[in-house]
Amino acid sequence: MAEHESLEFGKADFVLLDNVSLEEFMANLKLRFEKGRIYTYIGEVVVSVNPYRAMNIYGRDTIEQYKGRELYERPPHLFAIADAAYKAMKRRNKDTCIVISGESGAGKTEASKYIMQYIAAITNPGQRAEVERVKNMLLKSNCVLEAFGNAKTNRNDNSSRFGKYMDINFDFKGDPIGGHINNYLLEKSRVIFQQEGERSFHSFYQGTNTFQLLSSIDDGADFKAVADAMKVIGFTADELQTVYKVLATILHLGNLTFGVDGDTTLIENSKVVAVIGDLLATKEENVEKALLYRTVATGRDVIDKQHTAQEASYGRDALAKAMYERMFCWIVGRINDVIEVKNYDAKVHGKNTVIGVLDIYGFEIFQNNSFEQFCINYCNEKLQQLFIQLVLRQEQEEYHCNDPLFSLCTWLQHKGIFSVLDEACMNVGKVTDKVFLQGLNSKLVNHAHYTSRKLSPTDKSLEFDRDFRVRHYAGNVVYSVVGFIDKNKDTLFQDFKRLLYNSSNPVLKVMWPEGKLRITEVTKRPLTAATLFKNSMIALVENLACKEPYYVRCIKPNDVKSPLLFEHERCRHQVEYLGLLENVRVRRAGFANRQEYPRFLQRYKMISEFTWPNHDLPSEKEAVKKLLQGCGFEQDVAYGKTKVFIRTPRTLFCLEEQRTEMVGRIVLFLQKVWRGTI
Ligand code: AD9
Ligand code: MG
Repeated sequence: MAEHESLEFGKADFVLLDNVSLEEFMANLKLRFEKGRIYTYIGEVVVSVNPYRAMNIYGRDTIEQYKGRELYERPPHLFAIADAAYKAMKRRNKDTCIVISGESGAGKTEASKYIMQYIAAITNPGQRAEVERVKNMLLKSNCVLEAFGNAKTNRNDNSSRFGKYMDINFDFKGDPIGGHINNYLLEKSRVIFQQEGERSFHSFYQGTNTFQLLSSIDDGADFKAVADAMKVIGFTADELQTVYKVLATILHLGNLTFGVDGDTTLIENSKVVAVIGDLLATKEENVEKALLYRTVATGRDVIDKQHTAQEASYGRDALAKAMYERMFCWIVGRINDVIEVKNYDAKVHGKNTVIGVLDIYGFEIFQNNSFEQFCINYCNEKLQQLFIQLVLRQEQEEYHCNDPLFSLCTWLQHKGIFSVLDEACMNVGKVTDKVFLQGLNSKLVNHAHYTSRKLSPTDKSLEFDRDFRVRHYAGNVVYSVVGFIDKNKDTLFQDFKRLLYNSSNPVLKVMWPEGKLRITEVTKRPLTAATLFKNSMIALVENLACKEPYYVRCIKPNDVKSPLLFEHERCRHQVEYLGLLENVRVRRAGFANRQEYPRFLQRYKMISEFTWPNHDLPSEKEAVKKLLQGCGFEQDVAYGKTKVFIRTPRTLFCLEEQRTEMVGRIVLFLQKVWRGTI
């Protein structure tokens, strides 16, 4: 018997459970976790539980075991799903995608890396140099993007603070010939502020060693790996230097303080300005001016308006955040430059197909939740909606009526928080976070997923004029409105853009093309951060929806990163909100959609008086017809020559339910007979 069929390790596929109940599901999940079997299927979906320890299951030998095999030939593994996606792509010329979801710390990023390693390992048997180069770049890019886009949070020491979708392009032979990375909203506020116990992006502790500004011995080795990876990808020495200079500038900006002397705003530690001027390859006085003044056009005149100390601090922070975000996007762009498919002629080489791998920031709840958490959780909400549509779509109607969570996302998008936020930001004059909250309160007063202290005055967990709570699919989150308006407007004074564009460092300059515009040319109001994010999410979902999806559903077993602890309640909650039980039911229903008459009759004969215990109809087909008519399912079935076809799973669920009930009654009856009470 194959290992995965051994009962000692539980059921390798939840579809094989004797009864689809939460208890049995949880028992199987726990048993497998405790036996070190961290992967289990639901059909073609992999459920993964973070082991929080090194597992010896990703090596070359394991890869060989999965290569080219069918899903059920080997124990459940990420490699099997990667192979399935690869085979579908290769055999059927299908674009596929692997969507990895789960909350923060559940293991998405690790999973995405193993999947990419697997794909890299099984392709290019001919060792073509160009393909090897592309594969190497794709793998190396992970390390670079993690250094700049990940950080320690209170949920995960290596938490993705950006969303990543990577397309890998294949030629007709099934070898990777290129790729493309889409990145989504980086949590740039981390550059200037971190909650207690958290850190800024890893890069600050790695790259800046050279500048003696921060010293963290642990990160030294990573720094070398990142620098090496960047060199391999093709970043030049000048480009690397510029990256370090941007990091150093941001750290120096953090030390700048502003004061006032009479009517004049001034920089208190002006030596820092000289250092920044140096790092940015621009004159010290230009830096000072951009920090203290704002150029405004009034009619035909252009004047320099002095900032207050508060405005200057705001500008400084906006600059630090924007420089980091720009650099991050520039790095992604540079990676894309080198990995994108070149010289591919579909007429000659056949269709170029794609496997997309999605690894985003997971759902998260912190002590303090702000605009960033709102966007991250919205993104997860969108992906859950997609899962429902693609995987549970047969049950969609049921979701609509029974589960209002299904429509939360649409609500957030169209009528909800994003639109109130944008409306508030469109207003001329000073709009405060408080006004935004008032807007929410009046617009969403009757919405089941929204509340605030004003709407629920007795709820002490919500602060007046500050908090609102959203019921997300994965839990309730209290958001503080503080900073929402600023973060959404995301203003960066044009003066900074011009400052950086006019740097004599050409690498820095290309990051700021719009600095070229003269003051009188800049009039158009830029789209808000929320709108940009929302649009990018819509585009992402559209892109995923037209590919054949494969899912990895990650579960975090505990909040203390323990390899031993399976916290039942935590896991149950995730199983429920991920819709895994529904997933099992749909899969099972899928299997039973067509059944031979004798088999069907055998299973359901006890639910109809016409067929239980025996029928007197001329054939089994007739008996099945009579049974289904009697139950009122006539509309939902078709009768084939040897099989009955059932259109919607709901019918099957009802049949199953009735059967379970009848079996229960029969068992009870037999027990009574056995005990002699009847
Ligand atoms: V977040 O939404 O980006 O905050 P992820 O990406 O879901 O989150 P991640 O993959 O970073 O979580 O996993 C968190 C940690 O769990 C890793 O740093 C590892 O220490 C640990 N982990 C996750 N998966 C595995 C695994 N397959 N084997 C061993 C693992 N350790
Ligand atoms: Mg991650």
